[in-house]
Amino acid sequence: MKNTKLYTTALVASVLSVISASAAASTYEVSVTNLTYGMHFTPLILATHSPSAQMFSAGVAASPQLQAIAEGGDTSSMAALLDSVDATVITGDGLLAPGGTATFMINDSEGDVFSMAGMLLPTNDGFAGVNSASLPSGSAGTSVSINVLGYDAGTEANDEVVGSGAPGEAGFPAPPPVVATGTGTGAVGVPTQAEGFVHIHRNVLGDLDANGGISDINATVHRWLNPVARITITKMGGDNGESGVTSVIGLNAQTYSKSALEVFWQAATSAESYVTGYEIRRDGALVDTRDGTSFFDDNLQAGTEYTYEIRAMDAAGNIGGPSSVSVRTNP
Ligand SMILES: [Ca+2]
Ligand SMILES: [Ca+2]
Repeated sequence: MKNTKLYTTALVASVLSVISASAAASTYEVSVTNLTYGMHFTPLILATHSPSAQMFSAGVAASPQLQAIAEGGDTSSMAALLDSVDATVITGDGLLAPGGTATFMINDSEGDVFSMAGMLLPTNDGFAGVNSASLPSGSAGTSVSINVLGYDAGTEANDEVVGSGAPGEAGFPAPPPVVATGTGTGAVGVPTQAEGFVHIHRNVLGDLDANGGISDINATVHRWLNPVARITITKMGGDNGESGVTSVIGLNAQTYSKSALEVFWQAATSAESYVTGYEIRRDGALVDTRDGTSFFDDNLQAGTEYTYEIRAMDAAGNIGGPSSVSVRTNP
């Protein structure tokens, strides 16, 4: 009995060390460009988080945290909510002007997805949003680009009158840089109602009367089309800097027949101890663990694409970030 217990304890220790290694999986550079002619974004909130959490979802009512962002650009309650589910959260400072680009660095944990939100000004409750996008996998330097859409949080009527940024209060906030783009005053307001659910924004009407009319939004400046922004997320080098194991580089594959191929890579290094071997996954499933730098695979289907993912392991129990390659067997 005593031996069994010791074995169990050792097993738990090794599992814990893997979890702590994957808690610092990778670092990404996120570049956000405002594609609109006349719209500002309030300070953006960016997060990497478990796919089980969502900042928003089209077709359902907004959370109070999303409402605070979409009506007044206040990210604090959403940041607290994301912290409570172990997300990594970054908040921008200042408005992102039309045509401007902001760049952020963010880490993830194993299996995380990426979300972002920022209010569109001038709108009543419009926001630029990304919900649970995939982060780039594979080797350092890999990037993905995402078109960002403008949504309406559905929490406030789009009256298009200058007013409050507080949740539940009518009107849109107009800080000086937004006023400088040509917002007006004195409008009677667009007759409309809060929509009740998150949806693609139907845009603003605006008018051409700076001192009256139905809208304080300038129709010649502030109307926009989707996408409102473009994001490029690039995976940086130095995977698992905290664990000290590099990702493998030079990953490539050779097809031999309808059913056999081989994958090759260069040896990884460990700053903390020494590399003991490599995990090989085929289409996400662990198929082998070995200390060499190649893997021969057979009994495969003809004319079929397979994706192999290689991760280095070291003697301290750390695991490097994944590198992947896709290869097709002969037809
Ligand atoms: Ca609305
Ligand atoms: Ca007007």
